[in-house]
Amino acid sequence: MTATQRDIAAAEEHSAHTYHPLPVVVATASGAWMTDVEGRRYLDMLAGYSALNFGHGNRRLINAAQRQLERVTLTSRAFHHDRFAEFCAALAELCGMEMVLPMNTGAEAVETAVKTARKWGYRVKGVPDGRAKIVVADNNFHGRTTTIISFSTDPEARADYGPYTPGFEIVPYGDLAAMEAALDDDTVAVLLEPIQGEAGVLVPPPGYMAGVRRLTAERNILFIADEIQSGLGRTGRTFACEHEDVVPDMYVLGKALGGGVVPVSAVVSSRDVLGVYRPGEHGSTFGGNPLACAVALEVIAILRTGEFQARATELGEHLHHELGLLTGTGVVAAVRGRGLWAGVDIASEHGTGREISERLMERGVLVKDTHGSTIRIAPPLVISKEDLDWGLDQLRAVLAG
Ligand code: IF1
Repeated sequence: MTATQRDIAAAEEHSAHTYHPLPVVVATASGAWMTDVEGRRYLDMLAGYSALNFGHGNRRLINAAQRQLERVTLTSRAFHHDRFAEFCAALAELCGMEMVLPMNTGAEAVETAVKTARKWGYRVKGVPDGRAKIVVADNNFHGRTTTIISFSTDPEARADYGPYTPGFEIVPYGDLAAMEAALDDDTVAVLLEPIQGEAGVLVPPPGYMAGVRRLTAERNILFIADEIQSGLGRTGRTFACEHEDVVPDMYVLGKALGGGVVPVSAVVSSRDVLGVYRPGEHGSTFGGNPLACAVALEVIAILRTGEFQARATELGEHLHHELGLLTGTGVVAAVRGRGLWAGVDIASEHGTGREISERLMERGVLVKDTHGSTIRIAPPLVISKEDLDWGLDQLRAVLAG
C-alpha cells in the first residue's frame, strides 16, 4: 500500500463518509500549490472554496497568527480583548456599514443573519410575532444546519433532516417578477448569493440584484447578501454586489475573512439592524476570538490595498477569455462566472465533472466538480499567469483526450 492509499483507508474507516474526496492526500501547501504525502505537486484551483483567496501560507496572515498565538488566543466574550474593537471597526469600515456580529463558520453567520432579520422584523418593522418570512432563491447554498437546509432545494442536502424550519419562501433565482410577487407585509428579508456558487457559479441576469435592492428598499425589507464565497476579492471586487452597484442592508461573510488560516465569519450591517440585540440574545464561544480577529485584521488590511481585487479582475479576464474559446468546440457547453471564478459545463459525452476532476488530478491540477457535469475553477488569487496558463493547458489536454 502507498502512503496515499494507507491514509485514505484510515480516513474511510474512522470518519463519516460525508464527502467523496479526490484520492489525493495533501501534506503541505504554499501559494497556489499543494504537495501530497508522496511529494507530488498540484495546482490548487479550488482554494478551499474561496477561503484561500490570499494563497496557502500567506506570509502576512501566518505572521499575524503567530504573533497572536504568543499573546492570547481565546477569552470568550465574557471579557473584552484588545483585538476585538479594532477588528469590528475595521470590518464595518471595509463594508461601509456600522456594526459587526462576529461568528466562526459561514453557516453560523447565515443563521445569525436569519435570527437578526427575524428579531428586526418583530422589534423594528412590527411583524406579528412568529409570522416573519424570509425569501430565498432556488438552488441556493447557504450552509448545512437544519434551518438552512430547510430552505434548500437540493434533495441531497435536505433528505432525512425533517421536520424543517418554517418561515421561508423559495423563488426562482434571477426572476424579479417572482421575487416581487413573494414579498408581503410579513417579509422581513431577502437572502441571496450575488453569484450562486454551489449551483454552478450562476451569475444572475443584469439588473436582477439592483431590482431586488429596489423592491426590498421600497417595502422596508432587509436585503441580505451572502458573500461568503463571492466576496473578499474573488470576483475582482471586494464584494460581488459591487458589480451591480448594489449595497445590501447586510453582508454575510466567511471563508476568506479568515484567509484559510482560522474560521472567521461575520454579519455586517447598520446600527438600526444589529442594534436590536441585547446581551444574552445571541453568542458563540469562539466568535470574535483574538486569534480570529488578528488574522481577519490582516485580511482586511490586504483587501484595503485593492491588490487582489485587481489581480482577480486582470487574471479573471484572461481566464474567461481562454475558457470562452473552449465553448463552441462541442466539449464545453457553457462557461459562467466573474473574476477568478468560473463554472465550466462539460458536454456529458466528454465525462462527468468527477471524471474530468480525476483526469485533471492525474495531471497535477485540483478542481471540484459540482452537480453532474460542471467543474468549478477558483484558484487562490495569488496564482501567477504562468501557473494559470499551465492549469488551462492541462484542462485543454483533458478535454481533448
Ligand atoms: C460543504 C458547497 C461551496 C457557501 C455560501 C454559506 C456557506 C457556504 C455561499 C457555509 C459554504 C462550502 C461548504 C462546503 C463546500 C462549499 C460549497 F459546495 F457546499 F456549496 F463553496 F459552494 N454560504 N460552502 O458557499 O459556510 O459553514 O461551510 O463555513 O459543506 O461541502 P461554512
